Amino acid sequence: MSLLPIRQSLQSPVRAVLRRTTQPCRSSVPSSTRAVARRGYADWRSSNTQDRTAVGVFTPTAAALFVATGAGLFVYFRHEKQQLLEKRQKEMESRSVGRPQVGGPFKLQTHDGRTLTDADLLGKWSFVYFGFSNCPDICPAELDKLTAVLSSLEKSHPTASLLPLFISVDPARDTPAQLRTYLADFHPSIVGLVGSYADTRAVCKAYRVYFSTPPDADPAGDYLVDHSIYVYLMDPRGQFVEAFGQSTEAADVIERVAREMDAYRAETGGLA
Ligand SMILES: [Cu+2]
Repeated sequence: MSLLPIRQSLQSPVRAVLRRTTQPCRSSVPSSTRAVARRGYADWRSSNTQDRTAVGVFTPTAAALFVATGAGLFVYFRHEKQQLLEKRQKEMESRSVGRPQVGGPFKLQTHDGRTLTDADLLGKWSFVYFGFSNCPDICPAELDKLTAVLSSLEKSHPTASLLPLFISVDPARDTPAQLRTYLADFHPSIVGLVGSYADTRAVCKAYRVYFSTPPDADPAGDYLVDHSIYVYLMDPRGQFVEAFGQSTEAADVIERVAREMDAYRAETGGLA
């Protein structure tokens, strides 16, 4: 209560002094200049306000776009990765499913008078070759190659069961006795097989082998037989693994078969 009169008494002289000192100063600046100055500051201020929220390219819109793009790319690449994984999975499935359907049931006579069926292939690495004993050069060359392959594998994989088969595509002339004589020149483990014309045609169809022997061929006749030249490798499950053509060298066949045997052994733990 006692302060109020003092404040009032001080107030009026101070105001008077202030009025005196500020008034001439303000009037010395032209009104037009003041307006420009005020507008300039307002412009600067408003633009400065915009700039403060927009540092560089990072306007809120740009930031939102950046985040949206990032999220989009993330989703896109995750989708692509998923697609790639699915594609690989399908490839792996088709590799096992897409094995050529080579082989099938058969029942034939061996060169020493036994019956041999496709069931005899199980548990062994089989080499299935189709030919005929009157073949001038191709069959002897292929059987020489097979002999070299068998001799090598016997040494490198002594515990593996090997079953090489020579299936005749000339049932009219290739009797078991004829095959026994013929095969004596090659590896002793090669088994000669013969059957009726119908049996021969069926086994050739199962192994996708072409042969040109006519059904009514005259055993005394001088005819040549055209046939596919492949050595089919079948695994101990009786499944087709590979078809070795005429141009495949013995060393390449040995390497490939050995690789298959080692992989099979590692996979199954078996000795076959
Ligand atoms: Cu031949």
